Amino acid sequence: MTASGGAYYRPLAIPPRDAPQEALPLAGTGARWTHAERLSRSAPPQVLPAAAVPAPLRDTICAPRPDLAGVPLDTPRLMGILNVTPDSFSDGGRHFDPSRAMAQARALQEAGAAILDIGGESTRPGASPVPADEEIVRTAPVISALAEADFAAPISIDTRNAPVAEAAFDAGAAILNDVSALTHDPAMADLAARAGAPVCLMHAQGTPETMQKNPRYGDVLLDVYDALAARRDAALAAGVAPGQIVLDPGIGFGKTQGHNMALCAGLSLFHGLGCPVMLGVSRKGFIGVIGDAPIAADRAPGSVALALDAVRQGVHILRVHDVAAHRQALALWQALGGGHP
Ligand code: HH2
Repeated sequence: MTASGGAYYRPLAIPPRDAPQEALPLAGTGARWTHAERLSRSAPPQVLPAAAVPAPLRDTICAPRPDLAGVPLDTPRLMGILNVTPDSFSDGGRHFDPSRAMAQARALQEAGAAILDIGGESTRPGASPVPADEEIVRTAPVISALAEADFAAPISIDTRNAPVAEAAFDAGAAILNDVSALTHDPAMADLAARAGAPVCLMHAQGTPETMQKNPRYGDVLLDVYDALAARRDAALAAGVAPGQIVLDPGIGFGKTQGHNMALCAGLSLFHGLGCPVMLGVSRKGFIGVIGDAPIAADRAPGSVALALDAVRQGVHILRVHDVAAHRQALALWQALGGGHP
């Protein structure tokens, strides 16, 4: 929601330990805020007290978010990544075999994943699309086997294709994670509405094949905000329930390093859209560049650093490969009074 005159308000997050009594809650999380940065495309940023934020937007920023497939979002939740692909950028081929996929799913849950995200198509920069039939063969049997084994964490299917999502729902998946925000497959919006399942709408500029070829924005934070608002509204118009939409700025999807950093630094802006916020930075290339870690599996420390800053800003869901490392970091952050008992 933007106020009249094209203004955007980014709540400036404070950990509860440092927050004065009058501080407001941030999207139902432990984070707090007393001031907001007023942003616009035509004027320099200006810091204002929360009382100066238009009341409906202020209420939206503060409000708790509903549970996601039974997972409460009052504390940051880890979504463990399980790529059943031969070619994902950091774990491709490692869990391609169904029994190894099952073992990894259990390991992620034991390590602290509240949600498991299963994908059968790499969307790394330059990746070619995978036929839907192949994506189904990779993902649906693993989801069925987990459902039959009474796997406790809700399963999310990471796909852009409606037949894959449908097969996953039939097999027992509870959440849809679509990196195209329901734009890739014209049948996806209707399927999402019919399924009545929570949907993550992720921002991407372009398609995985070409998205890193010279991505451009006017103001990346505001452009992604507007684009997510439009995708949220399209999902609502298609019949997805308001409490079932999660939004994700899509780190690395048609973004330079500068774009990624601007989105991570300004993440709290997205609370103005009134939905839970998800972030997926785990092991991504820019962490390797800034953190001097050319091998993706060596990027857990940099991933954790960005995750903690996102938690400071009231993020609800962190999509991560290294669940145990994130869980440990969150426990220390919380013990220090960072938020979320
Ligand atoms: N990133 C990837 C895939 N799916 N979904 C959401 N919501 N947010 C993300 O940032 C996101 C995502 C890419 O990471 P990964 O799955 O590890 O790699 P690959 O696409 O190569 O399988």
